This record gives sequence, C-alpha cells and structure tokens, in this order.
Amino acid sequence: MLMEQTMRWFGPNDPVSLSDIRQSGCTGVVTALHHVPVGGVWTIDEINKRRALIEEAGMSWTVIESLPVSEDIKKQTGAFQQHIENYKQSLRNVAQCGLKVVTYNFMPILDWMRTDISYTLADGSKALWFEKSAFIAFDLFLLKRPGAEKDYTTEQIGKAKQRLESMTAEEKDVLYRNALLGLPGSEERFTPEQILAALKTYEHIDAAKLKRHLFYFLQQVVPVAEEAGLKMAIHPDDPPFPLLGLPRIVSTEKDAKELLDAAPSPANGLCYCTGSYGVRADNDLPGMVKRLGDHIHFIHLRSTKRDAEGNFFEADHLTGDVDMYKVIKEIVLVAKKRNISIPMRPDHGHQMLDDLKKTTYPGYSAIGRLKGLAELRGLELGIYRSLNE
Ligand code: DNO
Repeated sequence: MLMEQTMRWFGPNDPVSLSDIRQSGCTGVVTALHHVPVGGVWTIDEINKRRALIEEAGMSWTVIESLPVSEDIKKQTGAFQQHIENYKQSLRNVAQCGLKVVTYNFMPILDWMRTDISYTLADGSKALWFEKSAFIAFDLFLLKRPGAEKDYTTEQIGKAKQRLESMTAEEKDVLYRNALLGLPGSEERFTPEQILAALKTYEHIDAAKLKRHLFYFLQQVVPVAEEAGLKMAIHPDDPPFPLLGLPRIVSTEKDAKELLDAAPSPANGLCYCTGSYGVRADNDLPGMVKRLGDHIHFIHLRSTKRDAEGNFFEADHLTGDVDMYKVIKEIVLVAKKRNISIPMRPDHGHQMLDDLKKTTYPGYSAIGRLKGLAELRGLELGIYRSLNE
C-alpha cells in the first residue's frame, strides 16, 4: 500500500489552514495539543475537540506530533513519576479517541537547532541552515557556556571568532534568536542566564545515563501503549550529534536498535526522519529502512546537503544527500511486506513564491511542503507501480 499522505498542522493559530492541507492532497493531519503544559494530561474532551476540527475539514487526525516528554522525565527529577503516570493516562485517552500513532522525542532541553531560518538559495527561495562556525560562535561568545571551548578544536575556535567578527550587531541578535528557536516556548526571549541554568541541570547526565532514563520511560509507557493499541514513534535528534554539551542519544541506527531492544513490543517504534538521520554520513538510510522497517510507524521525508565542515542546509526533497529513490523503494517493500499504509509527511519545505511574504513556522510554510509532497508522492507511485506490475 502507498504511504498515507499527511501534513503537520500547528493548530487553530497556524497560518496554514486545514483547507490548505486538504488541497495539497493529504488525507491525514499531524498535530498536537500544544496548549497543554508538558507533563500534564491530555483530556478526552480536549482531544475530541481537536479531532472534530480536523474531521470537519474532511481529514483524519492520523498522528500525534508530539506528546512531549517532560524535562523531569528525561532527568528523573522532581515530579517525574507523576509525569510518567500522566503520560500513560494521555496514551489511554488518545487511544480511546481513536488515535493510533504517538510521536515524541527524548532530546534534552533543545529540540531542533539551526543557525539561520531564512538562508537564501540560488533561486531566491529560503531554507533552514546550520552553520558550524556560527553555532560555535553562539556557544562560545554569545551564550558564553562555561567550558564550551573543550568541545572544539583550536581551528574551529579560530574560525568561530572570525565569523563573529564578520557579524553586525543585528546579525548577532538574529543568530542568538535562531539558535534558541528549538526551545519549547521559544517565542519568549530567553536570557543567557536562563539557558545556562537549564544546561547546568544536565551537568551530571551523560549519554549512558540519559539512555537509562529513556529505557526506563519506555519500559513504563510501552506496555500501556501496546494494551491501548497505539504505536509510539521516537523522533531522532536534529541534528544527530551532541550540542551545547548536552547528550543526544537517538542519532544512529545503533541508538535506534538499542531503544527498540530495551522494551520489545510492536508498540515501541520509530519516527523515521530522513532529514535528521541523513545529516550524518555514517547513517545508511535505505539500509535502516530495510533493517528496522518493521518498527517504523511514521515517516518524515526531507533531505539535507552537508559539507566537510559540518554545515548543512535543507535541500529540495529529492536532491541533497539522502538518496530518496532508494529510501522510498525500501519503504514500498516494507509496506508491502507488512501490508500496511505507513503515514508520512513531507518534512519542512522551502519558503517560496507567495509564502516569502508570509510569516509561518520555520520550515512549515505551505507551498514548499506542497512541492515536496508532490515530488515524493510521484516518486513513490512510480516505484510502487514498477515493482508491482
Ligand atoms: C521539527 C520536527 C521536530 C519534531 C519533534 C518530535 O521540525 O521534526 O520538532 O516534531 O522532535 O517530537
């Protein structure tokens, strides 16, 4: 079966409407109750209200992205046991409302990270961009994280210094804001002191410990998800390497395999995000689908283009470093073997055409995603038919 086409919707305040999403050819919507505080319970009433809006627009709420995991759960501090109980209750509630797939991540403090959210490409459209030297300049000279220099080589520090000197005061300000956009509640203005205080709370948590906390969380919630008939789908780290001294533990195939083995169940699975895993040259993307395909419950398709320094930008969906043909071919084979339609969404898109005049969530303007989706579904259909006829 072909993948189920969906798009992400940030809820009633999203400038991209449900009608826009429907016109792009999607049958499903991916969304979350962003207004419920992290750690709290999603009530049946709130879930049903959101579901009704989507169904009135002629689509279904196919995937939750995300049911967020609290910092206390990640650190095993404070009210974490209560938060886990609340998470279980939210799982039971979403299942009762007919939802099937729950995406989440286990990245400490920061979710995604880019240094520029309007990097202009040769054709005039705009993309998200991660520039290593700018990021290091942010870490060392704007945030002034204690001990940060230990994470970089002398050459990297030299380049970051030069990069900083090339920036105007306004550019520094924009870099500072961009770097913090992946923080929850990122419309607020965080001070360096607040960020440094948050980072300090991870001082004694290395990758091994964070993994133990993830596995504990999974052992607690996966049986509940399984009983409720849900599929959990963990989103990988974006980008897939440690940042600001924080451990990142879902960056490679090995990481994915370990977390699946820590709580074996059909409910314990992956959100296979090619844009995140694909930033690392050592991740074999088609091979991951082949080997982990039985555990993939949700797919984000996007491609990045990296260079030797560790910079990358979000390329067109069919170009960049991800071999989308090979990836989709493996997905078609897995879906056939499992006899299911796996939900997918075009992940991010360039800001282009009329959207250049609009303010949308970074990466989530309508036209660029529509372009990506149209290319991806054409590619999939071509592969599907050539394999099946
Ligand atoms: C970024 C997204 C992530 C993702 C979360 C899932 O565009 O892919 O923010 O939604 O990590 O929990």
